[in-house]
Amino acid sequence: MPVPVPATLLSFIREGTDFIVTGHREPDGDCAGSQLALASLLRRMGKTALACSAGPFKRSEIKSLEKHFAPYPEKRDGLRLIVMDCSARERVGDLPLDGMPTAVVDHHVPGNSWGDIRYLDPEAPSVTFMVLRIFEELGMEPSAEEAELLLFGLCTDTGFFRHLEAGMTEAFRAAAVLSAAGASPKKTYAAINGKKTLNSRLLMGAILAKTRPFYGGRLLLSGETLEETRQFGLESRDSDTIYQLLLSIEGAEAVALIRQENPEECTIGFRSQDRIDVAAIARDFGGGGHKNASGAKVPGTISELEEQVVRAFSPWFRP
Ligand SMILES: [Mn+2]
Repeated sequence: MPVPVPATLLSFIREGTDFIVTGHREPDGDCAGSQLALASLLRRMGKTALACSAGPFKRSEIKSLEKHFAPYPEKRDGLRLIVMDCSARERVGDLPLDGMPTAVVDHHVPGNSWGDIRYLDPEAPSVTFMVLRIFEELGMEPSAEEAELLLFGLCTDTGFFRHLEAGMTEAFRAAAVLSAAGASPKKTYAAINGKKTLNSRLLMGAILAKTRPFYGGRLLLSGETLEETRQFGLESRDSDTIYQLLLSIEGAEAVALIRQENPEECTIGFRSQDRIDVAAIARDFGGGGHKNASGAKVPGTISELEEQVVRAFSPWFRP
């Protein structure tokens, strides 16, 4: 059963008049969708609400939403902050509003200890699912535009329902409600999966071509060099599709992708099938995330980190 929306959050919303709705930096569809839908709901309730983000809006599927985000305003009395899809203060990036009354709505593990009020549901398929529950608790029905934003996040975080197990009926109930409110799965699919550039496919080809198997093919490792980022462009990254393609290989249980972000630092992305907890592995590298999807930012070069990354998986592949 979903975690009930805390009464404290509902009063925080009902009693406030001026809201800033923010989320993690480098927003994804769930973050952007939940922010914009909640801000829209607050405005329909007669409040002021600005959606703000530290950006950058790198993902092609949310580029068209960037125009709905405003710069952060100055701190002022009465302003309330609601933070979406964000497990820690650092993940918000630049935020000139520290100290304002803050509510956090999130579905990451482990438990979030940030904010004055917390609505945390680690089982929620997306934060937009949690926002739909807020709508329902406030007795509000999503408009067609809001429903579209909410379905967008639900489909982003569930990989269009591919990541759900049997019995996760709440996600489908939400999808039914949103579809009835005017959201189109067809349009959502095109928004998430269409509009790719040739460079993004070429970069993917380069990364796939370098993929190496470890532990008999149970771990697949690849990377992206600074040279490749320069050649194809940062905006050509399409991590979700790469992980999806690599995890579709027979016997693959986990994927690690090491990207050289600058001469001193890499980001490592981890994905896994059910069994392997890559959130725990990412934490060992100072990062975090979900059990089957996580990441970390680590000093070093790709060649320096490869061996550490492979070794981090050894407990999972012991005979
Ligand atoms: Mn999310």
